[in-house]
Amino acid sequence: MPANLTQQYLRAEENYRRATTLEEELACLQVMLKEIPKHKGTDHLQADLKAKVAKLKKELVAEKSSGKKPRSLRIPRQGAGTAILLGGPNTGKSQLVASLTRATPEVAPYPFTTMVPAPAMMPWEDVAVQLIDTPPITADYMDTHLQGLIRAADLALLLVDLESDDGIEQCEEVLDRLAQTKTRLGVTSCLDEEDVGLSYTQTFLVPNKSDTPGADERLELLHELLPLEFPEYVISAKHGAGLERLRDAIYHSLDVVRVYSKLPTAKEADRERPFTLRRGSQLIEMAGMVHKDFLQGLKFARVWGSGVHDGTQVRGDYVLQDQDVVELHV
Ligand SMILES: Nc1nc2c(ncn2[C@@H]2O[C@H](COP(=O)(O)OP(=O)(O)OP(=O)(O)O)[C@@H](O)[C@H]2O)c(=O)[nH]1
Ligand SMILES: [Mg+2]
Repeated sequence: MPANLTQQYLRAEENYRRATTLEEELACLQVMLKEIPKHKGTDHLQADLKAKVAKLKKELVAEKSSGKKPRSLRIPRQGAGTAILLGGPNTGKSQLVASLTRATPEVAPYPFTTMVPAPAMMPWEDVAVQLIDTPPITADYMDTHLQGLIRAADLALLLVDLESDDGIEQCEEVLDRLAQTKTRLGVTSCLDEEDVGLSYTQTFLVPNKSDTPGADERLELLHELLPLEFPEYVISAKHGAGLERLRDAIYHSLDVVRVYSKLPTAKEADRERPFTLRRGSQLIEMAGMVHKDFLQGLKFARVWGSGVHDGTQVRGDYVLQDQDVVELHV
């Protein structure tokens, strides 16, 4: 990536990676094109962006004139972030959702039990993370909505079945299937340096059914035959082993901070509903979440938290810390 990319460029790039409609993609690309530093070193990228903008414009016209529905299935983002569960049939995706949330998806010992992607909320301390259960991926089947959902997710959990001798091959099939697309699994979420259309979503490897006979040997074989760089969380979704460690890791992967708002007239902050923002976010962004008029109208705020003395007066560029209590003055 070229040096000296502006905050606006990086943010647009992040949003582009996660865009779920052509309009969103186009809007983000246009910001990237405007913000990219114009010099020899970025010639290639500029040309690439321009070509993508032109192609998208054509696609948009075609989409509108065909009267077809947009290609994506939208699952509105909820909670502190989104993790999508992926894997072959019977790997235990629905069981894992059932064990980490209050949802009751169908869990059954035959393939293709889950037919459509479905969200559920996983509690973590005083916030919640959205989990998306999905239909299985095989060598010849992948739900058409899956690519968009994977790109939009903050994290992917790739499940492997440690009970079945086919588990490793199934996992390979999932990776191969995705390798045929521009949506891939990575150690971190990013766009490819050479091709901005190619997106990686941060992934954990989740070998499941650790309780079953032969699971240890199959896990060793997995490491030998299919060495992957993803952080690994071995679990038994059904019996609970490893689940609390995984729950913590899912939350921490989001890299967000929780912020509690307090009205100037109130004695206590509202502890029920924390706002969650990406680590590194500024106070002004939280003000905008409370009310969009606050983006213009914010005068100052008082903050109680780990990084400052109680009640310190700060401005919009103050970088929020986890569990700050914020009193906005407009
Ligand atoms: N022993 C054991 N069985 C499990 C575990 N997790 C899931 N299972 C069983 O594996 C089978 C498949 O589980 P599901 O959760 O339906 O699998 P899935 O990945 O959602 O399957 P599809 O929806 O078909 O893709 C069920 O019989 C579960 O009871 C586990 O940790 N241990
Ligand atoms: Mg299922």
